Amino acid sequence: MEREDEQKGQTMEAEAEVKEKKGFFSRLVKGLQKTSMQIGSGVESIFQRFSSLDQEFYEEIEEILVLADVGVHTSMSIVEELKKKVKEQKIKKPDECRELLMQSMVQQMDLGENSYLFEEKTSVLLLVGVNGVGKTTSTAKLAANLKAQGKKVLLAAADTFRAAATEQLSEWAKKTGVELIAHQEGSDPAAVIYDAVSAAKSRKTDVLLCDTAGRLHNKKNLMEELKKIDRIIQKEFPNAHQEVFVVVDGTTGQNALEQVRQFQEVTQLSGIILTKLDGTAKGGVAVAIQAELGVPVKYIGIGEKADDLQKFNAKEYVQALLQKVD
Ligand SMILES: Nc1nc2c(ncn2[C@@H]2O[C@H](COP(=O)(O)OP(=O)(O)OP(=O)(O)O)[C@@H](O)[C@H]2O)c(=O)[nH]1
Ligand SMILES: [Mg+2]
Repeated sequence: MEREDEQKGQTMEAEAEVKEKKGFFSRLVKGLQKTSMQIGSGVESIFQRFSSLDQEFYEEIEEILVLADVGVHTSMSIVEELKKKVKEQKIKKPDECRELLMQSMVQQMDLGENSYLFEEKTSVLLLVGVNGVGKTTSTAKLAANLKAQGKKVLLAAADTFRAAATEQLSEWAKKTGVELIAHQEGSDPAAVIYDAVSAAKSRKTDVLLCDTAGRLHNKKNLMEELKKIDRIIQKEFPNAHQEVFVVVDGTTGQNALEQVRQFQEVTQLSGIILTKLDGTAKGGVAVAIQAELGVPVKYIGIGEKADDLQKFNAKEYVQALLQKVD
């Protein structure tokens, strides 16, 4: 009887997980509606209109991908891959290309298994990015996510640029029930990091999440500040697993690629958090980032609430992009 109950419990848990996954997927599809309209419905209409796989057919597919922010270079590579697969598999009809197009897109984004090692270790995560992309919100979402997994989380308010920044993170800390290390407005952010690292060590924190101020690559002093923060973490917490995530706003399109490149120049990036995919974002940018820069997208943000953050899955994402919208 006990075993039966246990099995029942497990089934319900599994069902809840599937439901949650489905829920997130449909929200992702909804968020990416604009892109799905372009790619999913666009491609579908090409499949219907063309009766043979001629040059024009491929050109139209490429055009649709470019318009959805996949980027010229990556779009060309996807179409090349598609052509290759069509030839290999001796496909004759456009209508039979659906699955092959999806495979070609996923293949472009393949960076091996996306790892979330930091979840298993004592780690420090630094979130960087330009102004307003969603760094603070993503820091809070990650905190909520890790806390739900039973981890001991600590937040560092290293955006001392504006008083409101610390207040914003402090409110999130209260809401999510995690501790926060903060200094006064105008103080040295590196000092906040120093204190936060000491606290993380003495409190036996699992994951220390550091929010930082928005910075542009042409503000040299701010980029220097970032290097200093990086150095402090490496020096003071050498045993911790360290990662730097750059947060980019999905609605900025190809500009997001440029932002990632600029941060790559000053720090060793381990991943990307792509936000605001619930808005007007043309989600193709995630494909371009992984294909052209080789930096893995780790998380995607699809809203402003604590649970609006999801681990990135390339196959699922491409499925959402290719979803036909009526
Ligand atoms: N719709 C939507 N809004 C988001 C998402 N992520 C963040 N935002 C909103 O974007 C705005 C800016 O977010 P912040 O987290 O303050 O951005 P930031 O990068 O910390 O900004 P600065 O510290 O000023 O550089 C806020 O209104 C957030 O609620 C998202 O995934 N979807
Ligand atoms: Mg902020």
